[in-house]
Amino acid sequence: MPFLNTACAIALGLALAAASVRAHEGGNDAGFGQPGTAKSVQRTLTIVATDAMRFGPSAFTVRAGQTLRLHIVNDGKLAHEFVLGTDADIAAHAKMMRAMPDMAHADASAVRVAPGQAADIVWKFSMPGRFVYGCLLAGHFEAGMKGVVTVVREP
Ligand SMILES: [Cu+2]
Repeated sequence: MPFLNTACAIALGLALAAASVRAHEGGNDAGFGQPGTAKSVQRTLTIVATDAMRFGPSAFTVRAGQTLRLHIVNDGKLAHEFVLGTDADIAAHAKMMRAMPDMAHADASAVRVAPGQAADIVWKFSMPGRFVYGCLLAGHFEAGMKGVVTVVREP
């Protein structure tokens, strides 16, 4: 099934992930953003991951074109991940993680955070729409460890 192969490529590169978005949203020709640079950060948002399998906040809104520093704090005793993507990508990826639980995420839109630690993702949201974030460690996403990013058009 080509989609699963493409979804797996999230770990390999954004270009492939973007191709997956195009392939599965009927020709919609844009991804959900790109890695941002530290000097273009306009806002920092702290997102706390907990062993209750939740992110706080579980939703946030950003303007298209804005670069955010997402400061991911792991408040638990378990490892957690923060993986950003489209609904389809994240759902397929979560499914795949059940088969390959040790798969590492080296992508700019994903980070694994050790217990008690924190890590940053700097991301430029380029396109209005609804995107998701999730922890794809085995069972976490299914238990509700996910959130929604709403990207609104610039005023
Ligand atoms: Cu988790």
